Amino acid sequence: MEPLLQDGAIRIDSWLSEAEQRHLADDVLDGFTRPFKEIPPKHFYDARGSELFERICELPEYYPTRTERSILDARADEIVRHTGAGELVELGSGSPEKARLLLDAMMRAGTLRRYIPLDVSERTLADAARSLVDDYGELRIHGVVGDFERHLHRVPDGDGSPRIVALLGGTIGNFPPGTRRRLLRKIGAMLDADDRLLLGTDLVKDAAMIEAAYDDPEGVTAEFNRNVLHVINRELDADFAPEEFEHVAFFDRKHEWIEMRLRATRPSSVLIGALGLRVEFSAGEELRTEISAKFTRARVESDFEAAGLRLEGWYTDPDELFALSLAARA
Ligand code: AVJ
Repeated sequence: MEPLLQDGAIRIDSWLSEAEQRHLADDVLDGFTRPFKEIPPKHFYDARGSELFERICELPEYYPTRTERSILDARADEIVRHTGAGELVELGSGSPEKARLLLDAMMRAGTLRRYIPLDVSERTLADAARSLVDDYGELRIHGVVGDFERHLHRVPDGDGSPRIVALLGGTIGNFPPGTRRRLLRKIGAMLDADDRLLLGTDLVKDAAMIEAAYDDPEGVTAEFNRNVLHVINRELDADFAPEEFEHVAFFDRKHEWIEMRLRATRPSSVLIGALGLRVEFSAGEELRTEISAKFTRARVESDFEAAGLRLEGWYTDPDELFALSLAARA
């Protein structure tokens, strides 16, 4: 295929098209016709949703981003030395702050060759690429516009040097346990013997601390949550009144995940124009918008095992709020 952009050290391929709209439509059709309504969290992230997420990352209550960064700060050299990595593949890359910590370590180790970010947003990828080329002389960047649930096979082959395939931020927690293992298995299948998966997972801890991180007093998370209704309104010609839905976040102790929902404050009848679908919400009815699983080391290990992976390194902060793990093919 023709690259979307090819300019010096940067190349970007896109595997997303108008079919994307249908993808949202399919998820809405599935999710809104279930007895308990739900919509997958990936649809939060249009330009506004991505911006709101960036703001969440700066909130004092939202500890995961900051903690993961502190772990990378302390351990990136060790991780890079251990893997000998020359390439960094980052799934769901977003803004390149975390990648920079790994790229810096690869530069110090003298192994840095290529950065391969994969993200649904072309804008995000292009901005990241531009901001990086200036700072890393020899770095080549090959961005892939895509959805890592569907476009892993579009990640370009390695150039022979070991790779780190990173899925950071706790994103893996967005998938329910079976889907999570299936995804880990697919990522595992793209690893050669010398490649390693670097996985970020938020850890189980005091429920109040987790709930505060997903229900900030400024209401940024609430706005982020409601953003999915704005996305559906715009993309599928729907008539949700987002302000009539309130933000709900609670830690489910049995499943060890935080759940976000939108609760209808009054009965409403919503027309999803593009689907010719009318959806009724009774007062108090809830739409599940996200699960974000919290892990223990034992759970990470058993998920790896089920996915044909082997835990090789476990890096955490002094308070054990968050962990990075390094895994190889078993
Ligand atoms: C981007 C999936 C890691 O689950 O913590 C932040 C998204 N949702 N606040 C998370 C999110 C509410 C975030 N991930």
